[in-house]
Amino acid sequence: MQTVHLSPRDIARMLSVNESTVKRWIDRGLLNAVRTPGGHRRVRKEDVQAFLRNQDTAREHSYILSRLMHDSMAEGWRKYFDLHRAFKHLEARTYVTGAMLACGSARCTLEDTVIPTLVKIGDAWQHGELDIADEHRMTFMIRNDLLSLDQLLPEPSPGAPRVLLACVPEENHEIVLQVLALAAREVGWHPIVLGINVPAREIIRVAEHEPIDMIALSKTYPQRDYTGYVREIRTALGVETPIIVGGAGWSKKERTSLTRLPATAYAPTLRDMLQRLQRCTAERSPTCIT
Ligand code: B12
Repeated sequence: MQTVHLSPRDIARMLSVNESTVKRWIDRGLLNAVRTPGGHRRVRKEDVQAFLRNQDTAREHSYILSRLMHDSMAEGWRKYFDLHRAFKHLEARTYVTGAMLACGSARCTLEDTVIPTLVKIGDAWQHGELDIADEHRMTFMIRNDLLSLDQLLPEPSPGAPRVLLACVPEENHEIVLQVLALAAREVGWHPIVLGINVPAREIIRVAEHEPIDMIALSKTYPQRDYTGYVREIRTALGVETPIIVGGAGWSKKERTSLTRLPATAYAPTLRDMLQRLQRCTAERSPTCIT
């Protein structure tokens, strides 16, 4: 694979700090870099990741990082919500990046900052505190933030197990797929996101042509019963590929019938899904999920 070299400006944009701050980190030896023949600083993506993982050193040597980390610890998700609400999208990006540096994992950033913010957006919209345009604008920007956080994680290794993530038909809530994908990547899985409104035949087609170790299906809103949909996928693919379903949209009746299918489970939360992925990494058997 070709090495990706980033300029100080790329990194500054990624972390929402000044370009001069990044150059200072390089010149102080905190962030490894090479020079181009023309004398410009270039940083490998892996070196940015190593820098971010080495949080204590980074915090000690950088006022900006220490401020970001302090802020995100002290004020919680509300600040992230307020920044997006007030159109301060770049500051919000800086804030959520700082939160990831402060807590040291994507999972805790998602659980402590991103998910509570999305839930608050939904509540505020339902109670008339936010109008629909604000809801769309804020969730669109949060989606971009998630893609930016994704850049901070290492690439999946070539043999990484692969999880296919999709929304059932009629389902448009796909940010959750980005959330789950980010968290899955952090525990060494390679996520493949199919997005909204995916027919069973498409899931089957992809899983028949690509090596897939797990299928994760999200249903937040649709009212229709999707037991038959999951059963169709299960029947077509046999029991070799575990299926995990999640989201508030699965009724009790659907959950009960689905968990009777072989190698099929319901996971109520992100954390629950991660526990099952980790078990499956260790066991590599379709029953690892149940
Ligand atoms: C963003 C959003 C939208 C965006 C989605 C944009 C996008 N690109 O994703 C848009 C604007 C499209 C939208 C549309 C609608 N929305 Co909306 N939306 C939301 C909002 C604010 C956030 C959703 C979200 O991403 N949450 C964050 C995720 C990470 O959390 P979560 O969904 O709770 O998931 C957790 C678990 O359930 C689990 N999980 C979820 N899925 C899966 C899958 C697997 C495999 C696993 C293992 C686990 C898992 O893990 C997560 C973390 O623990 C919620 C508010 C809320 N309370 O969530 C409303 C909300 C879900 N929406 C709602 C509604 C009503 C709608 C609309 C009907 C509005 C309308 N009248 O048009 C449409 C429906 C469209 C459709 N057919 O799907 C209601 C649903 C109420 C209900 N259940 O009846 C909510 C709750 C808002 C509210 N308070 O009223 N929405």
